[in-house]
Amino acid sequence: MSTDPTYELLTPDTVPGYVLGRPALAARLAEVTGVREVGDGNLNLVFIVSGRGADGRPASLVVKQALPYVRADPTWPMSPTRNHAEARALAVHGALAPDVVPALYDADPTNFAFTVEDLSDHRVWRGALVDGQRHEGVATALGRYVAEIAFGTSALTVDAEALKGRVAEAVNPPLCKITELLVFTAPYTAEGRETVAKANRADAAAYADDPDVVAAIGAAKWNFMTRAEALIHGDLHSGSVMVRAADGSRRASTKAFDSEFAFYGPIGFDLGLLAANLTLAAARSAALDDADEVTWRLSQIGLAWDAFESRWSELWPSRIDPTVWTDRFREQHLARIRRDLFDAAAAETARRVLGPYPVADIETLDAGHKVRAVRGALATARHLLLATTEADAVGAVFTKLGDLLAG
Ligand code: SR1
Ligand code: MG
Repeated sequence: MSTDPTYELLTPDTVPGYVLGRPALAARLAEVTGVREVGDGNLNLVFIVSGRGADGRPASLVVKQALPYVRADPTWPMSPTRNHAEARALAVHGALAPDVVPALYDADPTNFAFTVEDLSDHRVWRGALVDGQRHEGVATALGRYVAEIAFGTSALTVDAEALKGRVAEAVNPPLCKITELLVFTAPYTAEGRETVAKANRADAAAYADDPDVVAAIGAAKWNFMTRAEALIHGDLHSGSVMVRAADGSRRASTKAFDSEFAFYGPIGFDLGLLAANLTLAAARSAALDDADEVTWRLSQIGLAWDAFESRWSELWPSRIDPTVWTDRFREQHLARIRRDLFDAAAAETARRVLGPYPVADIETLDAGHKVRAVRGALATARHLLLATTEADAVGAVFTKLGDLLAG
């Protein structure tokens, strides 16, 4: 695939004309007074566009356009169809969980672009965690969100014939390939972990060269690739979440964005990525000897699961086929989701300390603290893969990880 776009890439100079030329956007912004390119992710152009509405009041929106290559490595081609996947996920998930999904204003498949509400009064959750901020309620909101999008896009509620078409429409091969490679395979190759610091090489080998670990990861990869349960977010790490604290009359808010990895996959994968990134945040705190913060961060994982399970149970009476999808099946299925959660959490935790896409929680530590954090993260990944069962309570499993992180 060529990295030369067959469509026009937007620039701060062309964005005003683009916005004013699209009726759905011109209805929101009659005049554009400012454009800022703020994309700091790996794959896209993102513009915050501000100006005035037809009523003369300040208004703003965000235009996101897919690049045909990986931003950090323009020689790595990447199909821009991920923009279609994200626009679809925003529309479908937004109908099911409107409080947590950014409002979609316009989709422009021809230019691999879409426009959403401006969340400038929020901040990325990962950055808030790195700064030591606590946002209560985020984990609970995300647990409910995963339940709502998963239940509402699965066979539990979508007509069986319609579902086959939805699964087919939502295939997302290039983005799934990234996850299959970076999360489930690369860390288990020597090349995939060549950036690991010398002081952590023995930790990396003890984890990634252990045949029990590799077999468990193989099973997790198989599940990721074959179990099309629901239209999941697909990349629900703390960098894909925006948060805003309550302030006076303003409500606290949580938004899950960047759903370009969405596809029909295992429900536990979303919960596992969330758990992994909170575990990485806790690994940072453990390396800094901040035991209170370790406890708080790990406790959020149990809160997310509890919110997921409780929302799932509220939605359960609306399932299509109660004849065979009995309460007994619900318990078996929730156990399966817990297994997927533990496995995905392990795979994501490990790849963020072994591979080429590390997280700020660990990267911004100085070298000595980083060695401790990486060691703790790998110990937790191993524990999650090899020492948990699907019957284990999620909250209890992650709370106990504090001991492993402390070393
Ligand atoms: C080439 S994309 C690298 C990573 O960034 C995304 O947010 C995903 O997590 C992906 O694995
Ligand atoms: Mg992303």
